[in-house]
Amino acid sequence: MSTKRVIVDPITRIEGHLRIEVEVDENNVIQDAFSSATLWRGLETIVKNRDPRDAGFLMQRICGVCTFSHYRAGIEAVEDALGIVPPLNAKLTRSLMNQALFMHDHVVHFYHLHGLDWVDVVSALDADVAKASKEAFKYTKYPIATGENDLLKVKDRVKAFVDKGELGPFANAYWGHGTFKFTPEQNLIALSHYLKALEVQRTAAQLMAMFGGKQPHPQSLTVGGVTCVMDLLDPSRMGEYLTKYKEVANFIEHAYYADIKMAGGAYFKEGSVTAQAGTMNFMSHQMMELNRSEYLFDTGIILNGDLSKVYPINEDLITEEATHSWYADNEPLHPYNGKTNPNYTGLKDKMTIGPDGKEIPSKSLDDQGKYSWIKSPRYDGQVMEVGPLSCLLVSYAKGNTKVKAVVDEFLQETGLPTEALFTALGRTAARCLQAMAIIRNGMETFNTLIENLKVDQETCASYHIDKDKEYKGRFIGDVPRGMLSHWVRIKNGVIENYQAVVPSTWNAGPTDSKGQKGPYESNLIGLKVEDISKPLEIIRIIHSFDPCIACAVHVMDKKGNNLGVYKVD
Ligand code: NFE
Ligand code: MG
Repeated sequence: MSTKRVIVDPITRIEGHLRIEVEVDENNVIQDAFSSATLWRGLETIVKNRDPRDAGFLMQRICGVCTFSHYRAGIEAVEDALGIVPPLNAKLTRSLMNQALFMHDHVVHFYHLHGLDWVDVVSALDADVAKASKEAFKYTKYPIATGENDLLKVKDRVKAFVDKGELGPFANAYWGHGTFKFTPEQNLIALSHYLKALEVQRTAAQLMAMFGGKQPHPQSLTVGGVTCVMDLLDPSRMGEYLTKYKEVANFIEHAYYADIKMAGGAYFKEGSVTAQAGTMNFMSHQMMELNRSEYLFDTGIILNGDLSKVYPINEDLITEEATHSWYADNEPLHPYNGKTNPNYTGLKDKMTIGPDGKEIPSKSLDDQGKYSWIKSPRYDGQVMEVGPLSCLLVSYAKGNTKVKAVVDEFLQETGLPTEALFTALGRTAARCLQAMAIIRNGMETFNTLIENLKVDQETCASYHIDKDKEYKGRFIGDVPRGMLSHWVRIKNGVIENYQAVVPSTWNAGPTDSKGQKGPYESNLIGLKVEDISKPLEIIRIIHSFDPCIACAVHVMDKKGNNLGVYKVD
């Protein structure tokens, strides 16, 4: 069978540098796929020999998106190593900051990073404004930014772009692609929410900054607790948090969730987003403290999509290997013993055919050898998908009533079967449903904090680091893109070894020594691409994972050639 190689590099609207290469057959069905991170960041190496109290501050520089996640992970890994239990006020404050991060992250993901895979912006110009305004009521009783005047203004704004021949932020997309399924009216509704979400994400960022001092890269967590004492004790500050929280929650419920239901209806027959997930193993770790002892989301593993059984996580069975990654040590290692010694072996020369149909000498991934800066994490030797979908499935299968209520409501309102969750559509919906579970329950965290502050103002535990002792500890918990873990060893009072195993590493990692493909790769195999010069289906699947490649490879840049060119050989 003859195959052609298609290269998509870079995948845009993500954090970091990601390259996807696929082999398609004569019917444009993907036969094989390779996921490559083309950038390496040496954060795990940078923290070695540093004071463990600085781990959080340094590790949060892994990423510009989930800075809080790595900050907290660095702080809590060290707390775990030193046996420190932070006071309840600190735990709950961290949980509130975490909730704000999830709310921000998922809104930005759906509208600004992934939305244009679902919304045909140019088609919105054909919308009947009155019809669109009515349509919005199908998905919520209280639509946002979809009054006739709102929609007219949105249409005029976009029309001005189109008339000038400059689509600005909407340029270089695949408008008119055959796999777009919204009506012009639905496109206009979602486009209006895209613009509104630019404002709402600012409010969500303010929520994070309120306790964090700033955003991104907050500064108020410290080993033992939090330092934002004056904010916690200031009623007007807490009131402001509440007001802004409700503003963001309102948008999530009446715009984001409404649009996800609209997408469920419009796209449930679009094969490129409703094919069964390539990896049917899902792993998630509990997080989001609601009170003294309860978490919103649960821990566990689902194997082969079987929701009748949830397996516990044995942390000793987590490994990372580098058979196809640009590091020297190939063998699977537990993160406490992980190694990060770069070994870049380059790309392979190949003749490829450019968009004009002519053969050109080019560079391609060495898929028989090493081809990514991302390692391949495995659990008990098996591939795992992590992320909001895994989180919801684990909590759902465990009978978590708070999560079940949200998921069942979604399935009931859209008429989608449970199997629809195990798809790219389900993965995209899961981020919204996770945000819904947060806004429906997050006030419990806030109220518990307020009540506790009346009787207990402790915000930081005291501790002592014994220089003659050796310590090891870890943080493990779900962050917006899935299960994150940080592993630290401390010796002579400094960090001896540090490893971060990050959500996008689990999902974007390359094939392992047994030939098992990473989740990005396996989710592309079998996908039919309508037009290989416009590989929207590939981008849509990859975006459904919300890639963060800076996180995944944790400062040099080794980009491949011909960036931004689609090549065929
Ligand atoms: Ni850089 Fe992250 C999240 C972490 S990466 S965004 O969420 O950890 O997958
Ligand atoms: Mg790592």
